[in-house]
Amino acid sequence: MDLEKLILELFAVEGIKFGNYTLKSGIEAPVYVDLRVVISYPKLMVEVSNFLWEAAKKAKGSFKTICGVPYTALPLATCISVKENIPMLIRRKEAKGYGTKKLIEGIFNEGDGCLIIEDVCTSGSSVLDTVQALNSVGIAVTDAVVLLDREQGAVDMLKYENITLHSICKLSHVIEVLEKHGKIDSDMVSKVKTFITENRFKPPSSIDQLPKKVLTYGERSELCTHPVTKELFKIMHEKETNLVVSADLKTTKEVLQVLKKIGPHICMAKTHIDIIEDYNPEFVTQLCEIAKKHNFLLFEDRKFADIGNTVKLQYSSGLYRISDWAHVINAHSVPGEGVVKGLKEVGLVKDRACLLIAEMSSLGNLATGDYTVATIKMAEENKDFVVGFISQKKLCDDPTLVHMTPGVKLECGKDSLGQQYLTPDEVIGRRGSDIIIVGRGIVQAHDIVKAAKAYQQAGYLAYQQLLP
Ligand code: S5P
Repeated sequence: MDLEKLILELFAVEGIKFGNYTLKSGIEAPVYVDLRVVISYPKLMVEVSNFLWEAAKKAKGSFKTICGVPYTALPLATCISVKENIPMLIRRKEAKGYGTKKLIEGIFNEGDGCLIIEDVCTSGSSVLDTVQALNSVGIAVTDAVVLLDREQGAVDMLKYENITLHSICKLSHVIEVLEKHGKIDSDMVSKVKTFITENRFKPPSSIDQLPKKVLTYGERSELCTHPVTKELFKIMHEKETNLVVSADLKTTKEVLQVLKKIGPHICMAKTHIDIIEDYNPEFVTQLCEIAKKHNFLLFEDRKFADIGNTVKLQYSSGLYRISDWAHVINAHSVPGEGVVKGLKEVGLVKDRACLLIAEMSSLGNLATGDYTVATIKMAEENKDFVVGFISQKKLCDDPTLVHMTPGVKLECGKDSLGQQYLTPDEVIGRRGSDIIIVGRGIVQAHDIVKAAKAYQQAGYLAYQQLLP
């Protein structure tokens, strides 16, 4: 079967339909693609999987297994697996709540490559979700094959994540073929073309714009208009450090001791004030004194995640009165923009700053794909208060926004509760983040000063190597 015939068959079985449709995202569209119907036509399903396997031959990286994006591509991957005798993996949409709690089913070794199989791509976020699940168990992904690319940004989005998308056909080609065979009229063709151009998702940062000149912390400080980021980049520049310590300790004495000792090596100290068992307001006074003496900022990792009115009260009031002393706080974007608006009502007048949690370091977390994209948008629309992200990599090119990455140790690995560690070099050098957040790697070290120095050096060296 040739490609034209395949397109006509997909149209005939109503895998591609034209009219007025409201998509999952709420957008009105003149075209609807639903390739789930293919499972009712086994011969067509085999044809589609043959095409996908042909496209797989263009894969740049090597792979030992294939994995279909759940659910529609699962049977397609199964057809390929059986016919080509290539082992398959299955990604669970949710990890099982019992038994082995596996995210990925099937046999694999860490470091193995896997090819992604998908039916339709729009922004590429479903492919990315599957890639992230595979990555979280140590499987590498370099290529994905898709039957139909709706040309709405998936290629760029995946390219940004170092994944090459190979499509069998693009939506613009599909409409040309269908027009040629009299299945749709020219009006519909132009409607679909307009729809494609007007509904393109942009990748967080376009790879085409690279390589960009990497600015120094000093230059970024000059560009910043928010007093907190202006000060932060200045400190990073002057103290030659991109290290934030996470002082997750249970007593005021321990926290203060650690910060007194390692103050010269950090640009910011991160606290979880509610962990402290003997909290008293005097502690905050001392915390501020040490921060001033050693020239670092204070970040309360409160992770606000409620409606605007509640977060406003949590930020300003209660035992800890966080807004009185923390230069920086962070928030989840899950409640919507109200969370930023509520916090802003308290923080703006005090020149405080907020980071949005766009991605997390923990295994199986849900801050991925469209959620991350929406969080970036929320930050970009509130730059008077939101100064950056908690993320696992650089998400946007704006040099006035800061990217801070937790889950850092000198060696990759995991803890027993799902925390996943990357190295300073990976975080700063390869993923383009600005700051490493290190907790147990320092506070549980035998010699905390030696450990802090080692992280400071590793993080700063990775940054220096990026500079022209
Ligand atoms: O995704 C995240 C976000 C944060 S803020 N993953 C994280 O680990 N954190 C915080 O970073 C976490 O709450 C902890 O305070 C610190 C990491 O600590 P470590 O001991 O694992 O380095």
